[in-house]
Amino acid sequence: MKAAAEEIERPSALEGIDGGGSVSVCHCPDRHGDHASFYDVEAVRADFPILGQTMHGYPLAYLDSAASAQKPFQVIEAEHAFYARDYANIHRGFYVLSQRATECYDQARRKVQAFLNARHEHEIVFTRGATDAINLVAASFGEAFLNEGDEVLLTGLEHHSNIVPWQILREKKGIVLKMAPVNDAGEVPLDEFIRLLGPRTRLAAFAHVSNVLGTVLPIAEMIRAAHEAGAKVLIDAAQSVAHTKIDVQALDCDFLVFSGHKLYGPTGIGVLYGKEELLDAMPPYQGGGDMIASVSLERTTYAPLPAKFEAGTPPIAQAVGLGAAIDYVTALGLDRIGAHEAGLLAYATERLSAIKSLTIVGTAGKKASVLSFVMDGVHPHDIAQMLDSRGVAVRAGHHCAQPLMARLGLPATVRATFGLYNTTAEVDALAEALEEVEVMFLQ
Ligand code: C6P
Repeated sequence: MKAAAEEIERPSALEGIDGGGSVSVCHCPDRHGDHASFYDVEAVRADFPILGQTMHGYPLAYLDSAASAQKPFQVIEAEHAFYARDYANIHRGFYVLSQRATECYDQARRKVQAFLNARHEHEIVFTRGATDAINLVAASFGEAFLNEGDEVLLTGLEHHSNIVPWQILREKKGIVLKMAPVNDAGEVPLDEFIRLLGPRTRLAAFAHVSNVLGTVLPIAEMIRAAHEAGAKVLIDAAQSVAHTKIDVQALDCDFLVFSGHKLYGPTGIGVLYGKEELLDAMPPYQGGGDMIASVSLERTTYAPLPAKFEAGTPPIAQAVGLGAAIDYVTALGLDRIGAHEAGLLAYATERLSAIKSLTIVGTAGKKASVLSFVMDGVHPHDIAQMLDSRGVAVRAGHHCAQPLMARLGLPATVRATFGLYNTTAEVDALAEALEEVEVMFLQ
């Protein structure tokens, strides 16, 4: 405990940021390579207590932020302080602590609203995560608006979280699922997507960024096309929200989901954004406390938005942590974060391309900071284990996107992903460990 307390007392990289949220920008090369850093990455790393460790005697290179991002002490401290000072259940008490906790929870919602530029605070529903949010839409929107023969259009690169809820609904309601194809580069060609939109398409649901390949989908054009066909649109922003600014009003999407833990926030909390008129028209997803106006054995009436969709005691402290995470990335600036990560991706692509037995999987024209690859004759799991022995943490497997892996003809890939705290030194550690793998397995 003492160590943790000491960690959270360290000065923040974000100190010195003025009230407008700007940060002193450093255009010098970072310490380890020729990649121009868009902020002082070493100072940012000092905010993440977990990153200072060694693994197997090597400095930890955490390259798995797409699975879950690490947490700055500002997030850890926000939750800690909330539990230590302001915690109680919300919407319950006439006493000070419950009122304070309620205000903290409501403030977190307002932060999400501003972060996504949602028109109304009550268009933000807190969920357990992106998966929970998609399940909510499938169950509730599906119940109200989808009937036998209605079509839901997905893409071939979706995460299982944006496939299986729709299959469960298909079992119940006899809807039809379609998947827009993926080309060899890992892109979803817009014309193929548009070709699959038809008079029965009620909803198009697709990722902003592929968790396997990093492909950035042309979501603005896809939303426009889907709307022209009369369909509603759900955006799975699980892999984009930490890397690029999202404006739900400019995009005009009907639903958008993300998880807190990929945005440097806590686990156990996610967000469903939904347009007011749709959320209003949808039935509750779950029943319980806090989502009702009145209950009798004969009849229950429901609370207004967003409470209608937040049955039971919600993730209160996690909402506070998510609010702190939003403050953190906003202060650093999503533009600068995106630019920093783009530099790392370009550098990593160059370094890994030089390894003869290695093939990069996913060569889309527009990519976020995800680098998937395979190596001749070595199973991805073995590569990941070997990397771990050098302190490099990556994910290997099907990445919960089996239809995409089938399309690529691969059972698995190794995946390195870069977050706001990664450095070119860590890319070097990855490349050097892979060169060792090549020597060890292929000679
Ligand atoms: N992808 C990955 O390593 P949850 O588990 O609910 O926080 O997020 C689900 C999810 C939904 N959509 C996309 C595009 C995702 O990438 C994920 C989670 C992690 O790729 C864990 S499988």
